Amino acid sequence: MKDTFKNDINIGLSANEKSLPSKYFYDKIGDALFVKIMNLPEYYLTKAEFDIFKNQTQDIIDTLKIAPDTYFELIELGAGDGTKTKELLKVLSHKNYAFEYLPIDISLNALEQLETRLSKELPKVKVTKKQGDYFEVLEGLKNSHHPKIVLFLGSNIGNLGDAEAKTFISNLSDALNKNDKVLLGIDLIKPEHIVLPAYNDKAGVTKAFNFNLLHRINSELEADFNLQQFSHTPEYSENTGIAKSFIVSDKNQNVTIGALNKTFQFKAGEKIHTETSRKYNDDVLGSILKNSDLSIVTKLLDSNKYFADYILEK
Ligand code: AVI
Repeated sequence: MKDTFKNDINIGLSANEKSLPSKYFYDKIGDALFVKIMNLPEYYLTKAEFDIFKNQTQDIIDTLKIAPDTYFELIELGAGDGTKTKELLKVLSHKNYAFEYLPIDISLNALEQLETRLSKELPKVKVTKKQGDYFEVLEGLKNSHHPKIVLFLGSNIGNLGDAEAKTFISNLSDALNKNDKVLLGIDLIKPEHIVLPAYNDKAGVTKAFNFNLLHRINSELEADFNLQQFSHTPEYSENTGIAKSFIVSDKNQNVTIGALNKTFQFKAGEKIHTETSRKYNDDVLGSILKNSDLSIVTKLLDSNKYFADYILEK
């Protein structure tokens, strides 16, 4: 694990255009910062999707065409704290739908916390947690021939480049049977004055989240990044719908990474690309789904029309 981190950092910082993989945001500190981000006034994404789950729960159930007496598996990729999903689980449980909830996450800690919370709050819901890589777990679930509904919420797909998102969709589709459904939560393309503050909040939490990467490199790979000499600089283009976060070097400086026995040079103004947060519309999603076996059934929007939960069918 540590070696993969080291190698990925080396590859990213040795490239002509420097970059660091955003998946490394999420250690214990990063997880806690992301929870704070979701509660920031500027970070509209979580509130918008919660609005859909809270106020259109029955519409979700109706469009997923769930029959009350057919046993199905509700699978969630990257379940997090499950706040939004709980709204759906609550209604399914109260209405006595026959189902099992299978949250999949790489973090066993996150899954155990979710399981404990659900056993207290919704004791009737059968929860079977699955720890591991999404697709390895999904592959294992292929043998069960119950209808499946896969939740992939929070605009997590937006953190993938378009080519990666296509591969993701094709792997997801391969793991499903005909008529299975996907509930895909995505942030919609909208003007800069709404998107940019979500990635550049006044309290500086997103900056700390971004800089956690440098902290991790300092502490885990014996590096000497001086965090005072870098800036957090997000960018967004409404034309492409792509938001990107960068860490920018404030001056010419060298940084040594002890574990790599290597010194990296940073020019004043040089950028390190740390994250992509793609926003979508029907056309962008259509091009990602093209050549896959998944098609759009419908979409549900929040009251501000900021966010969409698309329902896809195989
Ligand atoms: C997890 N993901 C969808 C978040 C996003 O909006 O791209 C991560 C995040 N990065 C900065 N703020 C939130």
